Amino acid sequence: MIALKQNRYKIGIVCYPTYGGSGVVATELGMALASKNHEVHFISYSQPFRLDVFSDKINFHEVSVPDYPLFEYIPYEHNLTAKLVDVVLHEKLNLLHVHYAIPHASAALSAKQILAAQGIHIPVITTLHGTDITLLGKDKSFKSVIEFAINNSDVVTAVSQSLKKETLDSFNIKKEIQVVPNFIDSNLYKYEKDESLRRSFVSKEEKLIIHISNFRKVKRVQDVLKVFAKIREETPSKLLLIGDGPERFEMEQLCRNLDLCESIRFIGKLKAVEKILSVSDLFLLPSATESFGLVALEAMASSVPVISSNTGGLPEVNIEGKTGFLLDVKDINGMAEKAIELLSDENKLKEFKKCAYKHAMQFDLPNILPMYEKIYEDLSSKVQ
Ligand code: GMT
Repeated sequence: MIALKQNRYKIGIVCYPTYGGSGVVATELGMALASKNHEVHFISYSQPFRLDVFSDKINFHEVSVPDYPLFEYIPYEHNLTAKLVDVVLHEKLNLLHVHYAIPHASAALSAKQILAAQGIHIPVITTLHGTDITLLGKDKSFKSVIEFAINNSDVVTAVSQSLKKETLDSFNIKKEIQVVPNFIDSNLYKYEKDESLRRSFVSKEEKLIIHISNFRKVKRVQDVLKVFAKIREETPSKLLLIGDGPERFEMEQLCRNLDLCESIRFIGKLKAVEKILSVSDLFLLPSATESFGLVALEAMASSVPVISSNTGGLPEVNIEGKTGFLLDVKDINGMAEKAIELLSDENKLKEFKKCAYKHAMQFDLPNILPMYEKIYEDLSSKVQ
């Protein structure tokens, strides 16, 4: 298929539309590509939650799943495959960029085979985001499918060196895996500190601590509360919890048991987190594992230092003793100690805020987007 103009492509992006890093990265990538005049087609079961721009270069194709009484389990992967075939054919796409191995890469590879039978070659780029490898990949029943998806994609990328290594260690991989780190768009973070917003949460003497996630077990959200309880013994502060998810009930129980309900606010899911981050002092991310930790990068881009666990790709994002601190998973005392150390020394906190921002800018969109564009260009020149 012929590219739009020189080095401008028609790209199908497949992602999970829900609240989570992989959907955010795929959506931001699509929007950035559209702003560079690529034609972008999002393909998913609902509109990606961060997709909030209107552009003649952005299209959305919904994968609908018919409710058919015969099926006990809905065959979503087949509906997705059929939709991919349809969109590639009718929109004349040049490439498919799929985020997540299961079921997106495997559906894209089925679509690729169906199209090949019709004489159409569609390159598939698979980006691994983490939970597809670190959690799903641990389930042996998926192993052969994940291996096939990775080994048969035209290009495979992983969002961190750690995820690349974990993929190579866990699977029989013959394909080269390129590391393309996640990114932020620095333009979104140019907020003047909104003092009145900050005051609505904390008094002048208090510090504002924040956590954002989908409240799944892997985020160890109870540790966020336990660390905060210890911080509060030493430092007047409040905790904001952004997001929602399966651990919410347990978290509410723990707030009550710790007698901290007055100091903790559950804000719910937010589309844009930049504004609330810009008035925060410290981000807590004690996850059991994190292939990258996009949310830590978002915090740092808002000049918010991060106390995180020292796991997965987090050390590639959060720099020990400079942009924050990294401690062992479950080390609640250690996390609280470092948080208190930082929050009780204004100069140190200022220095960490500056460093966090500076380091985050290495992951600014203009530094990362060309890596994906280069992949598209190389693939397209191979096809022609
Ligand atoms: O972390 C989540 O719960 C969501 C998950 C996802 O699939 O969207 O995030 C993964 O991908 C993000 C974007 O690449 C990474 O920043 C997260 O670290 C990664 N989550 C885990 O590895 C647990």
